[in-house]
Amino acid sequence: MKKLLLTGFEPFLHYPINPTQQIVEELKGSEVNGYRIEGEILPVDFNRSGKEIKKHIDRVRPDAVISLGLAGGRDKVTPERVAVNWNESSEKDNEGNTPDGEKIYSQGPDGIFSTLPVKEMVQVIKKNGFPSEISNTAGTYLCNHVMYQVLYYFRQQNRSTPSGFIHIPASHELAVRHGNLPSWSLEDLAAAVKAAIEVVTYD
Ligand code: PCA
Repeated sequence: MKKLLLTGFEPFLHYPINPTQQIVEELKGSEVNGYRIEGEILPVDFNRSGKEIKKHIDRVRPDAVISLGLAGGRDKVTPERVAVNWNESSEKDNEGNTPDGEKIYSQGPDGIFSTLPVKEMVQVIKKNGFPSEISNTAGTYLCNHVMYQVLYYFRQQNRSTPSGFIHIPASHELAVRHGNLPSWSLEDLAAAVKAAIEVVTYD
């Protein structure tokens, strides 16, 4: 059976839980659109997250890769269009790193487009009744970092494996603990992610 590597992140900053972790735990091992879902949780660490996801890719040999990240404050599920070759954050990762503005790979292209069908994903998520739109920036924190690492890894190997990133809003549980975030139920977040996977095609 085809395999889809679905990744989430551990909690970070002022978010005591990360709904991406809960969604990945829930979907892991299930079958969606003919893919067996291989779930993994990544560290919020500029030094380790890229190495870890590449290790998972080498082990799983997935037919598609979708990474999920929390975008606290967003109210829609947002497939990301492009990853940029840049690390910059005044907020710490979980190891205290605050990159001041540097390329991820000195020889890498400035940006790499998602190889997931982002338009179709938005359409099908909306068709399922959920708010969705394409996002044109994943920021310059960990989510963009991981998206770039994966896209560049496949590009270097001339592999066309569909891969990219989806940012999701907070869950209700997170919103209540945080105090000031728009939120969805975990069930709806997971349903929107599953809907997006339905349009990731393979030969
Ligand atoms: N969201 C962060 C990093 C981890 C996560 O879930 C981001 O948007 O960069």
